[in-house]
Amino acid sequence: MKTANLWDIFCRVIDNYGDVGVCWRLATDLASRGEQVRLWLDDVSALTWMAPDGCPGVTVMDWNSAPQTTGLAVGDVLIEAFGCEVDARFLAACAQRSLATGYQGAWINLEYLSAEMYVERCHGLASPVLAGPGVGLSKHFFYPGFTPATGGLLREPALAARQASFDRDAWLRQHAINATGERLISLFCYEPAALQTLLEQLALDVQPTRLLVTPGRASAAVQAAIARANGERAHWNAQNRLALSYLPTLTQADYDCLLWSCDLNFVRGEDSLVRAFWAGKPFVWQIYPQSDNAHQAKLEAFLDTLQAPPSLRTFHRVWNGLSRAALPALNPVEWQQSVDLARARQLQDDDLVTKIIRFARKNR
Ligand code: TRH
Repeated sequence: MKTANLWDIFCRVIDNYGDVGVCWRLATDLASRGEQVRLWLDDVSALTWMAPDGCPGVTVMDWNSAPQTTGLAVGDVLIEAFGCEVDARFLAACAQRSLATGYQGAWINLEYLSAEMYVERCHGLASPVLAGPGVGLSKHFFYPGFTPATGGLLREPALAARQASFDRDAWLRQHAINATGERLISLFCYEPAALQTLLEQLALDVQPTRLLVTPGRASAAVQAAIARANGERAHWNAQNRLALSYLPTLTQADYDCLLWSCDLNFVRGEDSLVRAFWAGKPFVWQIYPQSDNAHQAKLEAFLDTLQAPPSLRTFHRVWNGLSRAALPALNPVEWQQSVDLARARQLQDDDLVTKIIRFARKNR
């Protein structure tokens, strides 16, 4: 059987950076294993800072530009990221090729990551297309996850070596992060209600902290929380035990380095969660909120996967606005143990790209 070598990944940027972030990571991982990738994006703007140098083997395509899809030879594997609905012209070309040659290629719907039970049930299901431009084709659902019966987690082959050779002090210096032995905490979040409490907690802690704040929503949320704290109690950080560094946008590779440099990481969404998990430092996750509160079950399932101790569970519930309890004290020593164990368990499973290559071969 022919090895899959041309992948078309379609991704619509909804909001934030997770969709493009996951797809870029998938594309570059595939390319590092010798595959050719066309990454179709309706908005490429985030890549200018996330991956300014591009990647050999990955061609970024403008989904909005009709001439690019017209008359284009379709590839071997079509990825529809997060149910984005692949370009109709492209699907019609796939259906036409299938009729003419009997070769469909694989059509994979890549879903969002979840640790919930349904993921094992739904991973790999086929859905024959009965109408529309892709009629006659069949697509398959691929669910990333934390167990061998799921699609696994992105973990590129070079990650362990990069991490092992990482020089923390040099990286901090290079990024003008003025660390003088205090605890480093990175902050990538939306607008957690408990943020002001966290800042006040850090300001009272005997251990000095430098909070490394990512730009955009996290930075705006911190400034708003500081304004509120100043309004309520002008001297809340009188001893300057909490120092803040506002970071510029980092490349995806440098964002990893940030996670490796810190003693504790606050992450959000999907991709930074996985990177924090592999970074192997204690972390707190702000899950992407869903209107029907579906994120609550998703968060609990993840905490179960992590076998999180009670203080970490409560911290997550409060951080995510799902509990009115008081924000517990940080307990990185205890949290470290559950990260170490969960990470070691997860390393026994194949990574997502190994699995999706196998899956594509089987389903085309
Ligand atoms: O930006 P996010 O909140 O993305 C979200 C989630 O993925 C969510 O599940 C999805 O439904 C929604 O988007 C539409 O968080 P996430 O997933 O961690 O993506 C952030 C990406 O940005 C990740 O690839 C890391 C990258 N990044 C950098 O490259 N440099 C940076 O400086 C920072 C802060 C992030």
